[in-house]
Amino acid sequence: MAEKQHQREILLRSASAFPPPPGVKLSYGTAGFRAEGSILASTVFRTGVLAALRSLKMGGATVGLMITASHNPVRDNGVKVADPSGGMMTQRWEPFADAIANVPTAQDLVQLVFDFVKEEEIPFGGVCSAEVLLGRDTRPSGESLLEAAKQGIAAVVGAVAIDMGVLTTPQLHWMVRCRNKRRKASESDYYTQLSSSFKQLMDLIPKETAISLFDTTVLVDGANGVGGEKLIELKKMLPGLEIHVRNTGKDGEGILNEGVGADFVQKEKITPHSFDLDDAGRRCASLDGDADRLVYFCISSACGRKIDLIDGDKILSLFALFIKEQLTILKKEESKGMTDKLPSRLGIVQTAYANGASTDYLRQLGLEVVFTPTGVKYLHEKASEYDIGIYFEANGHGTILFSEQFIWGLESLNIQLASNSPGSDYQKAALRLLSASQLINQAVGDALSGLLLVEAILRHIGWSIEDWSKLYQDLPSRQLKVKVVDRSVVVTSNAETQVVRPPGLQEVIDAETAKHSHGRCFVRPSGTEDVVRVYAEASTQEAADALAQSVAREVDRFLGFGSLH
Ligand code: 16G
Ligand code: MG
Repeated sequence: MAEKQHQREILLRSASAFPPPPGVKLSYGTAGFRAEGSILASTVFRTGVLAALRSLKMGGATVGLMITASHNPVRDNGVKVADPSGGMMTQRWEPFADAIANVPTAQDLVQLVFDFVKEEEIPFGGVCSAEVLLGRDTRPSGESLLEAAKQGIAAVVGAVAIDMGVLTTPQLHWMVRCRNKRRKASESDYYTQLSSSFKQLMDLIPKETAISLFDTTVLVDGANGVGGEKLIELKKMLPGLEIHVRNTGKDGEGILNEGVGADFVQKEKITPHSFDLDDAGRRCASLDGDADRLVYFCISSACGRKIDLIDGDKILSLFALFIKEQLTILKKEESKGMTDKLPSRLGIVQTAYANGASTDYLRQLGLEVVFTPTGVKYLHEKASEYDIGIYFEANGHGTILFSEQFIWGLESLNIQLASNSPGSDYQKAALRLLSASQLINQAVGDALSGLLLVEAILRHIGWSIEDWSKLYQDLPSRQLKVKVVDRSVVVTSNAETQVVRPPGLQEVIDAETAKHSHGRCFVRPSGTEDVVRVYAEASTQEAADALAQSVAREVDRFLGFGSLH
């Protein structure tokens, strides 16, 4: 009883120092809270309390708290929580996240927390310990917000905050996962794991392609954010691969996410700052502000700033091709008996934004492709249902998940092969899959580990960026957004491909879509902005533009301000 009282007093006192800004309502959304950095102290403090409670609920397992606003402008910031698995915080706790962020007074906050703790049966009041790892990106507001998070964690008795400093979002998720698995989890362990698995993959490159005239240089746009800085560290450990990082944001050069970064490149389809025609034909890549998104691009000499975009769908296709090749080698007739017990169900997860040409390509490869709503948490969850689940959003968020059973099976197979047929194609295929599972981040999509896997696979196949770009031809597409009075009025189903409400809107979309050859169109409420997004695809750019515009007008007519008329 005395412990509870003590806890109540501490929470009340600390919360009183972080009053919420009046008139601001925040929602945890698809990727945590985001707003202007200057108004976020209260939200971050409260998210600190939440993260500590989450750790308590999970028996003291380590939880992560990341301060970042990803690809948003530099004045913004944000905060999100990583669960002990290293994945996103469970969706079950999102209503509590919304409630704790928006509750008006310190007294209300204490009441809310005590009610929640009771309902969730959380050991509260100092009976158990909790641990939260903290990370932040390079935003100027990050340092003071990190202090607010520390105070939120300290307001929960028994909770300890460990400040990991400036990190990419995927580094923090990786650390949380490793720590809970009792593995080495420091930043230097991260670099060691990535560089050594990359080297293993390079050592396994078939002789035929190893001698080809491969361009060993990749030019990387670091979005003037944390990713570039970290890549400069990592590249020191990668002999044989020349990484030239531009837009590092160092020494006050360039502004975070301004005219640079994966989001800019993917949306605008033009060169980011610091890239020009001199780079035509080179292999270029772009990270977003917290380095959990990756896209590649190539500048074609005739087209000014226009680029050939190699988006998340094409990264996914490259990964799928490679994984499938290794599985096919393992499943060859001769190795039956050894490999047929290996559980190896391969699944591809996309969203409605995936270019239709990519889905066709993947299905032609004979792969199972499924769809989820937009947002990493949905794709990740679905991919984890497979022995190997590959997921990507077109915008460059994605990774490959390997199930524990698959990895165990592969490890024991590798031991068998090492004595039965050492150095065989089978053993090499098994080792490639094991190395890929070490290289690619198992907690969350990670631009740095994704970049290294792309580089290793291109080298493995002996492909130039042009070869990769030609894997299939994207269907022309157009994205538009419509400002609406209340975006929650739009309800969708079937992984956001169908509108259920308002009634009648889907019929209108169907009628517009039917006017265009290879037409495909959907609308969905944004999870991050007060808009409804429209996506259209068709066989020509003009048709895709026309379809998107006509549907945008209809959305505006149904629920907008009528400004598009
Ligand atoms: C967030 C999501 C991203 C999604 C985007 C959609 C995470 C880590 N990030 O940035 O996956 O593509 O939102 O934004 O889940 P929208 O709902 O505004 O279109
Ligand atoms: Mg990001």
